[in-house]
Amino acid sequence: MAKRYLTTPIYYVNAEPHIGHAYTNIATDSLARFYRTMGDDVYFLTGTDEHGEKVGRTANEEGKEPQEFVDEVVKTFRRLWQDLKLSHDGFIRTTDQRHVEAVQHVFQQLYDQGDIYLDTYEGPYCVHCETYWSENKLDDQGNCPECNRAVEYISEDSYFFRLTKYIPELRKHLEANPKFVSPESRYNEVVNLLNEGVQDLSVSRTKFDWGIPVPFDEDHVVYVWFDALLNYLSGIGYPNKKFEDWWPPKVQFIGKDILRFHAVIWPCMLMALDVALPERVQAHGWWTLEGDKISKSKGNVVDPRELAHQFGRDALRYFLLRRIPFGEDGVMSDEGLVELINGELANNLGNLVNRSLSMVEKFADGIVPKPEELETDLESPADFAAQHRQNFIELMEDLKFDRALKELMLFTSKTNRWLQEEAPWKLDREENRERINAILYQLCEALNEISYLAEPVMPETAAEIKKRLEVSEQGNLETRRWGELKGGEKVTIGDPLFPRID
Ligand code: ME8
Repeated sequence: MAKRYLTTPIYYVNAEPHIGHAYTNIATDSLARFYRTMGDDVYFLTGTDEHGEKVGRTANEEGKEPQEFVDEVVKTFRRLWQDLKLSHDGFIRTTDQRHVEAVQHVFQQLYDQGDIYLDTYEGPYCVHCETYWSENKLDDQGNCPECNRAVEYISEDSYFFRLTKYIPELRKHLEANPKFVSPESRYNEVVNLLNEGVQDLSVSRTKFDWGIPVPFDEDHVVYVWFDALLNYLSGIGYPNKKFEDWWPPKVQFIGKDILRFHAVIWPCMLMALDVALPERVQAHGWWTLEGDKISKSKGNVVDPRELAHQFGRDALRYFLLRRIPFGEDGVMSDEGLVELINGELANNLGNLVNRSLSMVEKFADGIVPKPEELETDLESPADFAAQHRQNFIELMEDLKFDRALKELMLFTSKTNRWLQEEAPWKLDREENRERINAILYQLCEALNEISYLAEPVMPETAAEIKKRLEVSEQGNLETRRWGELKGGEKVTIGDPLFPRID
Protein backbone atom coordinates (compact mmCIF):
# COMPACT_ATOMS: atom_id res chain seq x y z
CA MET A 1 0.00 0.00 0.00
CA ALA A 2 1.50 3.33 -1.01
CA LYS A 3 2.16 5.74 1.85
CA ARG A 4 1.22 9.38 1.38
CA TYR A 5 2.33 11.99 3.87
CA LEU A 6 0.62 15.36 3.26
CA THR A 7 1.18 18.58 5.18
CA THR A 8 -0.32 22.06 5.48
CA PRO A 9 1.47 25.11 6.86
CA ILE A 10 1.02 25.53 10.59
CA TYR A 11 -0.83 28.77 11.20
CA TYR A 12 0.05 31.65 13.48
CA VAL A 13 -2.26 31.88 16.42
CA ASN A 14 -2.11 35.66 16.69
CA ALA A 15 -5.60 35.79 15.17
CA GLU A 16 -8.47 33.48 14.37
CA PRO A 17 -8.49 31.47 11.13
CA HIS A 18 -10.13 32.79 7.96
CA ILE A 19 -11.01 31.56 4.51
CA GLY A 20 -7.38 31.60 3.32
CA HIS A 21 -6.38 29.08 5.97
CA ALA A 22 -9.45 27.03 5.23
CA TYR A 23 -8.52 26.99 1.53
CA THR A 24 -5.15 25.35 2.13
CA ASN A 25 -6.60 22.80 4.52
CA ILE A 26 -9.55 21.97 2.27
CA ALA A 27 -7.20 21.39 -0.67
CA THR A 28 -5.01 19.13 1.45
CA ASP A 29 -8.06 17.34 2.80
CA SER A 30 -9.31 16.74 -0.74
CA LEU A 31 -6.01 15.22 -1.81
CA ALA A 32 -5.93 13.10 1.35
CA ARG A 33 -9.41 11.81 0.62
CA PHE A 34 -8.47 11.19 -3.00
CA TYR A 35 -5.51 9.02 -2.02
CA ARG A 36 -7.66 7.14 0.48
CA THR A 37 -10.20 6.34 -2.25
CA MET A 38 -7.26 5.05 -4.32
CA GLY A 39 -6.53 2.60 -1.51
CA ASP A 40 -3.41 4.41 -0.26
CA ASP A 41 -2.34 4.88 3.33
CA VAL A 42 -2.45 8.59 4.20
CA TYR A 43 -1.09 10.72 7.01
CA PHE A 44 -2.42 14.27 6.84
CA LEU A 45 -0.79 16.71 9.26
CA THR A 46 -1.84 20.23 10.17
CA GLY A 47 -1.23 22.41 13.22
CA THR A 48 -0.36 25.76 14.71
CA ASP A 49 2.70 28.01 14.88
CA GLU A 50 2.68 29.44 18.36
CA HIS A 51 6.05 31.05 19.12
CA GLY A 52 7.74 34.22 17.95
CA GLU A 53 7.64 37.94 18.43
CA LYS A 54 4.32 38.47 16.68
CA VAL A 55 2.36 35.99 18.79
CA GLY A 56 4.19 37.11 21.94
CA ARG A 57 3.30 40.76 21.30
CA THR A 58 -0.35 39.99 20.54
CA ALA A 59 -0.63 38.07 23.81
CA ASN A 60 0.89 41.05 25.56
CA GLU A 61 -1.56 43.47 23.96
CA GLU A 62 -4.39 41.29 25.20
CA GLY A 63 -2.87 41.30 28.67
CA LYS A 64 -2.33 37.55 28.71
CA GLU A 65 0.55 35.19 29.26
CA PRO A 66 1.63 33.83 25.86
CA GLN A 67 0.87 30.22 26.81
CA GLU A 68 -2.58 31.13 28.09
CA PHE A 69 -3.23 33.15 24.94
CA VAL A 70 -2.16 30.43 22.48
CA ASP A 71 -4.11 27.80 24.39
CA GLU A 72 -7.23 29.86 23.73
CA VAL A 73 -6.64 30.66 20.07
CA VAL A 74 -5.62 27.14 19.14
CA LYS A 75 -9.14 26.07 20.05
CA THR A 76 -10.58 28.22 17.27
CA PHE A 77 -8.41 26.38 14.73
CA ARG A 78 -9.30 22.97 16.09
CA ARG A 79 -12.97 23.88 16.13
CA LEU A 80 -12.92 25.18 12.57
CA TRP A 81 -11.33 22.03 11.19
CA GLN A 82 -13.83 20.00 13.13
CA ASP A 83 -16.78 22.07 11.86
CA LEU A 84 -15.51 21.71 8.31
CA LYS A 85 -15.18 17.95 8.96
CA LEU A 86 -11.58 17.79 7.81
CA SER A 87 -9.91 14.40 7.98
CA HIS A 88 -6.43 15.22 9.31
CA ASP A 89 -4.63 12.47 11.16
CA GLY A 90 -2.35 14.68 13.24
CA PHE A 91 -2.38 18.17 14.77
CA ILE A 92 0.94 19.60 15.89
CA ARG A 93 1.43 22.64 18.08
CA THR A 94 4.90 24.14 18.29
CA THR A 95 4.42 24.39 22.06
CA ASP A 96 4.00 20.58 22.27
CA GLN A 97 6.81 19.03 24.27
CA ARG A 98 7.59 16.52 21.49
CA HIS A 99 8.13 19.44 19.10
CA VAL A 100 10.24 21.47 21.51
CA GLU A 101 12.51 18.48 22.05
CA ALA A 102 12.85 17.80 18.32
CA VAL A 103 13.81 21.44 17.63
CA GLN A 104 16.40 21.44 20.39
CA HIS A 105 17.80 18.15 19.12
CA VAL A 106 18.17 19.58 15.59
CA PHE A 107 19.70 22.85 16.81
CA GLN A 108 22.25 20.97 18.88
CA GLN A 109 23.10 18.56 16.06
CA LEU A 110 23.60 21.32 13.49
CA TYR A 111 25.71 23.28 15.96
CA ASP A 112 27.83 20.23 16.73
CA GLN A 113 28.41 19.53 13.06
CA GLY A 114 29.39 23.15 12.39
CA ASP A 115 26.31 24.16 10.41
CA ILE A 116 25.21 26.66 13.07
CA TYR A 117 27.61 29.37 14.32
CA LEU A 118 27.47 32.53 16.45
CA ASP A 119 27.66 36.00 14.84
CA THR A 120 25.74 39.30 14.93
CA TYR A 121 22.65 40.22 12.96
CA GLU A 122 22.10 43.81 11.97
CA GLY A 123 19.32 44.88 9.67
CA PRO A 124 15.60 45.18 9.00
CA TYR A 125 13.11 42.70 10.38
CA CYS A 126 9.38 42.43 9.69
CA VAL A 127 7.62 41.21 12.82
CA HIS A 128 4.37 40.55 10.97
CA CYS A 129 6.05 38.20 8.49
CA GLU A 130 8.70 37.16 11.01
CA THR A 131 11.22 37.75 8.24
CA TYR A 132 14.72 39.19 8.00
CA TRP A 133 15.14 41.38 4.92
CA SER A 134 18.18 42.92 3.37
CA GLU A 135 17.93 46.70 2.74
CA ASN A 136 17.81 46.32 -1.01
CA LYS A 137 14.68 44.15 -0.83
CA LEU A 138 12.52 46.70 1.00
CA ASP A 139 9.81 48.50 -0.99
CA ASP A 140 9.97 52.14 -2.12
CA GLN A 141 8.84 53.37 1.28
CA GLY A 142 11.42 51.23 3.03
CA ASN A 143 8.69 48.84 4.22
CA CYS A 144 8.42 45.05 4.17
CA PRO A 145 8.11 43.95 0.52
CA GLU A 146 5.71 41.16 1.48
CA CYS A 147 3.11 42.90 3.70
CA ASN A 148 4.16 46.55 3.25
CA ARG A 149 4.24 47.17 6.99
CA ALA A 150 7.04 49.15 8.65
CA VAL A 151 10.13 47.06 9.43
CA GLU A 152 12.15 47.26 12.64
CA TYR A 153 15.92 47.53 12.72
CA ILE A 154 17.51 44.98 14.94
CA SER A 155 21.06 44.52 16.04
CA GLU A 156 21.77 41.50 18.19
CA ASP A 157 23.94 38.47 18.66
CA SER A 158 22.52 35.60 16.75
CA TYR A 159 23.24 32.04 15.75
CA PHE A 160 23.35 31.55 11.99
CA PHE A 161 22.55 28.52 9.88
CA ARG A 162 25.00 27.87 7.03
CA LEU A 163 22.33 28.10 4.35
CA THR A 164 24.81 29.08 1.66
CA LYS A 165 26.68 25.80 2.03
CA TYR A 166 23.67 23.84 0.75
CA ILE A 167 22.59 26.09 -2.12
CA PRO A 168 24.63 24.31 -4.84
CA GLU A 169 23.01 20.99 -3.85
CA LEU A 170 19.59 22.63 -3.86
CA ARG A 171 20.18 23.97 -7.36
CA LYS A 172 21.04 20.48 -8.57
CA HIS A 173 17.94 19.09 -6.95
CA LEU A 174 15.77 21.72 -8.62
CA GLU A 175 17.31 21.00 -12.01
CA ALA A 176 16.72 17.28 -11.67
CA ASN A 177 13.19 17.65 -10.26
CA PRO A 178 11.17 20.25 -12.16
CA LYS A 179 8.03 19.49 -10.11
CA PHE A 180 9.80 19.81 -6.76
CA VAL A 181 8.34 23.30 -6.61
CA SER A 182 4.96 23.71 -8.32
CA PRO A 183 3.41 25.40 -10.19
CA GLU A 184 6.05 26.32 -12.72
CA SER A 185 5.76 30.06 -12.02
CA ARG A 186 6.81 29.38 -8.40
CA TYR A 187 9.62 27.12 -9.52
CA ASN A 188 10.95 29.99 -11.62
CA GLU A 189 10.58 32.36 -8.68
CA VAL A 190 12.77 30.08 -6.57
CA VAL A 191 15.42 29.87 -9.27
CA ASN A 192 15.39 33.69 -9.46
CA LEU A 193 15.77 33.95 -5.71
CA LEU A 194 18.81 31.72 -5.85
CA ASN A 195 20.25 33.72 -8.73
CA GLU A 196 19.88 36.95 -6.77
CA GLY A 197 22.05 35.43 -4.05
CA VAL A 198 21.32 33.98 -0.65
CA GLN A 199 22.95 34.62 2.72
CA ASP A 200 23.32 32.50 5.82
CA LEU A 201 20.18 32.66 7.94
CA SER A 202 19.91 34.11 11.41
CA VAL A 203 18.21 31.39 13.46
CA SER A 204 18.04 32.79 17.00
CA ARG A 205 16.83 35.90 18.78
CA THR A 206 17.79 37.45 22.12
CA LYS A 207 15.40 40.40 22.53
CA PHE A 208 12.36 38.43 23.67
CA ASP A 209 11.84 35.01 25.18
CA TRP A 210 8.62 33.57 23.71
CA GLY A 211 10.30 30.75 21.84
CA ILE A 212 12.19 27.51 22.22
CA PRO A 213 15.42 28.05 24.20
CA VAL A 214 18.63 27.30 22.35
CA PRO A 215 19.78 24.20 24.26
CA PHE A 216 23.35 25.37 24.89
CA ASP A 217 22.79 29.14 25.27
CA GLU A 218 20.00 30.38 27.49
CA ASP A 219 20.14 33.96 26.17
CA HIS A 220 18.75 32.85 22.82
CA VAL A 221 15.43 31.49 21.60
CA VAL A 222 15.16 29.71 18.25
CA TYR A 223 13.97 31.86 15.31
CA VAL A 224 10.29 31.14 14.81
CA TRP A 225 10.60 29.93 11.20
CA PHE A 226 13.43 27.54 12.01
CA ASP A 227 11.24 26.23 14.84
CA ALA A 228 8.04 26.08 12.72
CA LEU A 229 9.45 24.29 9.67
CA LEU A 230 10.58 21.43 11.86
CA ASN A 231 6.93 20.61 12.67
CA TYR A 232 6.85 18.51 9.51
CA LEU A 233 9.41 16.21 11.12
CA SER A 234 8.36 16.40 14.78
CA GLY A 235 4.71 15.85 13.79
CA ILE A 236 5.52 12.27 12.79
CA GLY A 237 7.92 11.46 15.59
CA TYR A 238 11.37 12.77 14.54
CA PRO A 239 14.06 12.22 15.77
CA ASN A 240 12.63 8.81 16.59
CA LYS A 241 13.29 6.52 13.60
CA LYS A 242 9.56 5.91 13.39
CA PHE A 243 9.23 9.12 11.40
CA GLU A 244 10.54 7.12 8.45
CA ASP A 245 7.23 5.27 8.33
CA TRP A 246 5.82 8.36 6.61
CA TRP A 247 8.77 10.38 5.40
CA PRO A 248 9.22 11.96 2.85
CA PRO A 249 6.09 14.04 2.26
CA LYS A 250 4.28 13.39 -1.00
CA VAL A 251 3.03 17.00 -1.14
CA GLN A 252 3.63 19.95 1.15
CA PHE A 253 0.88 22.52 0.61
CA ILE A 254 1.67 26.20 1.14
CA GLY A 255 0.44 29.61 0.05
CA LYS A 256 2.70 31.52 -2.32
CA ASP A 257 3.56 33.97 0.49
CA ILE A 258 5.75 31.41 2.25
CA LEU A 259 7.50 29.98 -0.78
CA ARG A 260 11.02 31.08 0.12
CA PHE A 261 10.87 29.39 3.51
CA HIS A 262 9.64 26.10 2.07
CA ALA A 263 11.56 25.97 -1.17
CA VAL A 264 14.91 27.42 -0.11
CA ILE A 265 15.42 27.32 3.66
CA TRP A 266 13.53 24.11 4.41
CA PRO A 267 15.25 21.87 1.84
CA CYS A 268 18.64 23.17 2.99
CA MET A 269 17.77 22.32 6.59
CA LEU A 270 16.83 18.82 5.49
CA MET A 271 20.05 18.42 3.53
CA ALA A 272 22.03 19.49 6.59
CA LEU A 273 20.16 16.83 8.59
CA ASP A 274 20.73 14.27 5.85
CA VAL A 275 16.99 13.70 5.55
CA ALA A 276 15.33 13.18 2.13
CA LEU A 277 13.54 16.13 0.53
CA PRO A 278 9.76 16.20 0.04
CA GLU A 279 8.56 15.06 -3.35
CA ARG A 280 6.69 18.27 -4.05
CA VAL A 281 6.21 21.68 -2.49
CA GLN A 282 2.95 22.98 -3.89
CA ALA A 283 2.24 26.68 -3.61
CA HIS A 284 -1.26 27.94 -4.23
CA GLY A 285 -2.52 31.41 -5.01
CA TRP A 286 -4.11 34.11 -2.98
CA TRP A 287 -7.80 34.72 -2.36
CA THR A 288 -8.85 38.32 -2.24
CA LEU A 289 -12.17 39.88 -1.49
CA GLU A 290 -13.20 41.84 -4.58
CA GLY A 291 -9.58 42.83 -5.16
CA ASP A 292 -8.65 43.54 -1.54
CA LYS A 293 -6.30 41.47 0.58
CA ILE A 294 -8.13 39.47 3.23
CA SER A 295 -6.68 40.55 6.54
CA LYS A 296 -7.74 41.19 10.07
CA SER A 297 -6.41 44.72 10.05
CA LYS A 298 -8.57 45.52 7.02
CA GLY A 299 -11.61 44.16 8.83
CA ASN A 300 -12.63 42.00 5.89
CA VAL A 301 -11.93 38.56 7.22
CA VAL A 302 -14.18 36.00 5.60
CA ASP A 303 -15.35 33.45 8.15
CA PRO A 304 -15.32 30.02 6.53
CA ARG A 305 -17.85 28.74 9.05
CA GLU A 306 -20.37 31.34 7.98
CA LEU A 307 -19.85 30.51 4.31
CA ALA A 308 -20.16 26.78 5.00
CA HIS A 309 -23.32 27.43 6.95
CA GLN A 310 -24.80 29.64 4.26
CA PHE A 311 -23.89 27.60 1.17
CA GLY A 312 -23.06 24.14 2.51
CA ARG A 313 -19.67 22.59 3.24
CA ASP A 314 -19.43 20.66 0.00
CA ALA A 315 -20.51 23.60 -2.13
CA LEU A 316 -17.86 25.79 -0.49
CA ARG A 317 -15.18 23.15 -1.05
CA TYR A 318 -16.30 22.76 -4.64
CA PHE A 319 -16.19 26.50 -5.24
CA LEU A 320 -12.70 26.92 -3.80
CA LEU A 321 -11.18 24.12 -5.86
CA ARG A 322 -13.22 24.48 -9.06
CA ARG A 323 -13.25 28.23 -9.46
CA ILE A 324 -9.54 28.80 -10.17
CA PRO A 325 -6.62 26.64 -11.28
CA PHE A 326 -4.72 25.60 -8.15
CA GLY A 327 -1.77 27.98 -7.98
CA GLU A 328 -3.54 31.06 -9.32
CA ASP A 329 -5.21 33.88 -7.40
CA GLY A 330 -8.96 34.11 -6.96
CA VAL A 331 -11.62 36.57 -5.91
CA MET A 332 -14.18 35.58 -3.29
CA SER A 333 -17.69 36.79 -3.87
CA ASP A 334 -21.17 35.58 -3.01
CA GLU A 335 -22.19 36.05 -6.65
CA GLY A 336 -19.36 33.77 -7.79
CA LEU A 337 -20.41 31.11 -5.31
CA VAL A 338 -24.08 31.33 -6.26
CA GLU A 339 -23.30 31.20 -9.98
CA LEU A 340 -21.20 28.06 -9.64
CA ILE A 341 -23.57 26.34 -7.23
CA ASN A 342 -26.60 27.01 -9.39
CA GLY A 343 -24.91 26.31 -12.71
CA GLU A 344 -22.91 23.19 -11.99
CA LEU A 345 -24.13 21.71 -8.74
CA ALA A 346 -27.88 22.45 -8.75
CA ASN A 347 -28.71 22.43 -12.48
CA ASN A 348 -26.32 19.72 -13.56
CA LEU A 349 -25.35 17.33 -10.78
CA GLY A 350 -28.23 17.78 -8.33
CA ASN A 351 -30.74 17.73 -11.15
CA LEU A 352 -29.42 14.47 -12.59
CA VAL A 353 -29.53 12.78 -9.19
CA ASN A 354 -33.06 13.96 -8.58
CA ARG A 355 -34.43 13.07 -12.03
CA SER A 356 -32.78 9.68 -12.06
CA LEU A 357 -34.01 8.58 -8.68
CA SER A 358 -37.50 9.90 -9.45
CA MET A 359 -37.55 7.85 -12.63
CA VAL A 360 -36.50 4.72 -10.80
CA GLU A 361 -39.35 5.39 -8.39
CA LYS A 362 -41.84 5.97 -11.17
CA PHE A 363 -40.89 3.27 -13.66
CA ALA A 364 -39.39 0.57 -11.45
CA ASP A 365 -41.13 0.96 -8.09
CA GLY A 366 -38.00 2.47 -6.61
CA ILE A 367 -35.87 -0.64 -7.15
CA VAL A 368 -32.62 -0.53 -9.20
CA PRO A 369 -33.22 -2.97 -12.09
CA LYS A 370 -30.85 -5.88 -12.75
CA PRO A 371 -27.97 -4.93 -15.06
CA GLU A 372 -28.92 -5.55 -18.69
CA GLU A 373 -27.33 -4.80 -22.06
CA LEU A 374 -28.66 -1.60 -23.55
CA GLU A 375 -28.96 -1.76 -27.31
CA THR A 376 -28.43 1.74 -28.55
CA ASP A 377 -26.51 3.72 -31.14
CA LEU A 378 -25.94 6.49 -28.62
CA GLU A 379 -22.78 6.66 -26.57
CA SER A 380 -24.03 5.86 -23.09
CA PRO A 381 -22.50 6.41 -19.61
CA ALA A 382 -21.21 2.82 -19.63
CA ASP A 383 -19.08 3.80 -22.66
CA PHE A 384 -17.70 7.13 -21.47
CA ALA A 385 -17.34 6.63 -17.70
CA ALA A 386 -13.93 4.96 -17.74
CA GLN A 387 -12.27 7.74 -19.75
CA HIS A 388 -13.54 10.49 -17.47
CA ARG A 389 -12.52 8.47 -14.43
CA GLN A 390 -9.02 8.01 -15.83
CA ASN A 391 -8.72 11.71 -16.61
CA PHE A 392 -10.01 12.56 -13.15
CA ILE A 393 -7.39 10.37 -11.47
CA GLU A 394 -4.51 11.81 -13.49
CA LEU A 395 -5.60 15.39 -12.89
CA MET A 396 -6.06 14.86 -9.15
CA GLU A 397 -2.61 13.28 -8.93
CA ASP A 398 -1.21 16.38 -10.58
CA LEU A 399 -3.22 18.67 -8.24
CA LYS A 400 -5.23 20.12 -11.13
CA PHE A 401 -8.34 20.22 -8.96
CA ASP A 402 -10.32 22.56 -11.22
CA ARG A 403 -9.84 20.33 -14.25
CA ALA A 404 -10.48 17.14 -12.31
CA LEU A 405 -13.81 18.59 -11.18
CA LYS A 406 -14.51 19.56 -14.75
CA GLU A 407 -14.29 15.86 -15.64
CA LEU A 408 -16.97 15.20 -13.03
CA MET A 409 -19.11 17.91 -14.62
CA LEU A 410 -18.50 16.62 -18.14
CA PHE A 411 -19.50 13.12 -17.14
CA THR A 412 -22.62 14.51 -15.47
CA SER A 413 -23.69 16.75 -18.32
CA LYS A 414 -23.07 14.01 -20.89
CA THR A 415 -25.24 11.68 -18.84
CA ASN A 416 -27.94 14.33 -18.63
CA ARG A 417 -27.84 14.78 -22.40
CA TRP A 418 -27.89 11.05 -23.05
CA LEU A 419 -30.90 10.73 -20.77
CA GLN A 420 -32.66 13.48 -22.67
CA GLU A 421 -32.14 11.57 -25.92
CA GLU A 422 -33.07 8.18 -24.56
CA ALA A 423 -36.15 9.81 -23.02
CA PRO A 424 -37.38 6.74 -21.13
CA TRP A 425 -40.56 8.65 -20.20
CA LYS A 426 -41.65 8.32 -23.84
CA LEU A 427 -41.22 4.54 -23.76
CA ASP A 428 -43.47 3.82 -20.84
CA ARG A 429 -45.20 0.76 -22.33
CA GLU A 430 -44.96 -2.88 -21.34
CA GLU A 431 -43.17 -3.93 -24.54
CA ASN A 432 -40.36 -1.50 -23.68
CA ARG A 433 -39.86 -2.80 -20.15
CA GLU A 434 -36.41 -4.29 -20.78
CA ARG A 435 -35.18 -1.18 -22.50
CA ILE A 436 -36.43 1.11 -19.73
CA ASN A 437 -34.78 -1.11 -17.14
CA ALA A 438 -31.49 -1.05 -19.01
CA ILE A 439 -31.60 2.75 -19.16
CA LEU A 440 -32.48 3.02 -15.47
CA TYR A 441 -29.66 0.70 -14.53
CA GLN A 442 -27.15 2.85 -16.41
CA LEU A 443 -28.55 5.94 -14.77
CA CYS A 444 -28.11 4.48 -11.29
CA GLU A 445 -24.62 3.26 -12.06
CA ALA A 446 -23.84 6.75 -13.41
CA LEU A 447 -24.89 8.19 -10.06
CA ASN A 448 -22.66 5.64 -8.38
CA GLU A 449 -19.82 6.78 -10.65
CA ILE A 450 -20.52 10.39 -9.68
CA SER A 451 -20.27 9.49 -6.02
CA TYR A 452 -16.75 8.18 -6.64
CA LEU A 453 -15.61 11.31 -8.46
CA ALA A 454 -17.30 13.57 -5.90
CA GLU A 455 -15.78 11.82 -2.87
CA PRO A 456 -12.47 13.72 -2.53
CA VAL A 457 -13.89 17.24 -2.82
CA MET A 458 -17.55 16.69 -1.85
CA PRO A 459 -17.48 13.80 0.60
CA GLU A 460 -20.89 14.47 2.11
CA THR A 461 -22.52 14.56 -1.32
CA ALA A 462 -20.79 11.31 -2.26
CA ALA A 463 -21.99 9.62 0.91
CA GLU A 464 -25.52 10.92 0.38
CA ILE A 465 -25.66 9.60 -3.20
CA LYS A 466 -24.44 6.21 -2.03
CA LYS A 467 -27.05 6.21 0.71
CA ARG A 468 -29.81 7.01 -1.75
CA LEU A 469 -28.66 4.09 -3.90
CA GLU A 470 -28.55 1.86 -0.86
CA VAL A 471 -24.84 1.25 -1.34
CA SER A 472 -23.10 0.75 1.97
CA GLU A 473 -19.50 0.25 0.93
CA GLN A 474 -17.07 2.88 -0.30
CA GLY A 475 -15.14 1.19 -3.08
CA ASN A 476 -11.69 1.83 -4.50
CA LEU A 477 -11.54 4.49 -7.20
CA GLU A 478 -8.57 2.95 -8.94
CA THR A 479 -9.90 -0.58 -9.22
CA ARG A 480 -13.50 0.42 -9.73
CA ARG A 481 -15.23 -1.11 -12.76
CA TRP A 482 -18.52 -0.10 -14.29
CA GLY A 483 -21.40 -2.32 -13.19
CA GLU A 484 -20.99 -2.46 -9.44
CA LEU A 485 -24.66 -2.10 -8.60
CA LYS A 486 -26.20 -5.53 -8.43
CA GLY A 487 -29.81 -4.50 -9.02
CA GLY A 488 -32.44 -4.81 -6.33
CA GLU A 489 -31.19 -1.82 -4.30
CA LYS A 490 -34.03 0.30 -2.94
CA VAL A 491 -33.51 3.95 -3.82
CA THR A 492 -34.57 7.02 -1.86
CA ILE A 493 -35.37 10.23 -3.73
CA GLY A 494 -34.75 12.67 -0.89
CA ASP A 495 -34.47 16.46 -1.02
CA PRO A 496 -32.52 18.24 -3.77
CA LEU A 497 -28.78 17.86 -3.02
CA PHE A 498 -28.09 21.46 -4.03
CA PRO A 499 -31.20 23.64 -3.90
CA ARG A 500 -31.02 26.56 -6.33
CA ILE A 501 -30.10 29.83 -4.66
CA ASP A 502 -32.01 32.90 -5.87
O1 ME8 B 1 2.81 31.95 7.44
N1 ME8 B 1 -5.44 33.20 0.33
O2 ME8 B 1 1.22 31.32 9.00
P1 ME8 B 1 -0.04 32.18 8.56
C1 ME8 B 1 -4.92 31.98 0.29
N2 ME8 B 1 3.04 30.29 10.51
N3 ME8 B 1 -4.26 31.41 1.32
C2 ME8 B 1 -4.12 32.11 2.44
C3 ME8 B 1 -4.63 33.41 2.55
C4 ME8 B 1 -5.32 33.96 1.43
N4 ME8 B 1 -5.86 35.17 1.45
N5 ME8 B 1 -4.33 33.86 3.78
C5 ME8 B 1 -3.66 32.87 4.42
C6 ME8 B 1 2.47 31.36 8.44
N6 ME8 B 1 -3.52 31.80 3.60
C7 ME8 B 1 3.46 30.49 9.17
C8 ME8 B 1 3.60 29.19 8.44
S1 ME8 B 1 4.64 26.73 8.12
C9 ME8 B 1 5.97 25.93 8.73
C10 ME8 B 1 4.60 28.23 9.03
C11 ME8 B 1 -2.91 30.52 3.98
O3 ME8 B 1 -1.02 32.02 9.67
C12 ME8 B 1 -1.79 30.11 3.03
O4 ME8 B 1 -1.61 28.71 3.14
O5 ME8 B 1 0.36 33.54 8.17
C13 ME8 B 1 -0.61 30.82 3.64
O6 ME8 B 1 0.63 30.28 3.21
C14 ME8 B 1 -0.86 30.59 5.10
O7 ME8 B 1 -2.29 30.67 5.24
C15 ME8 B 1 -0.16 31.59 6.00
O8 ME8 B 1 -0.62 31.38 7.32
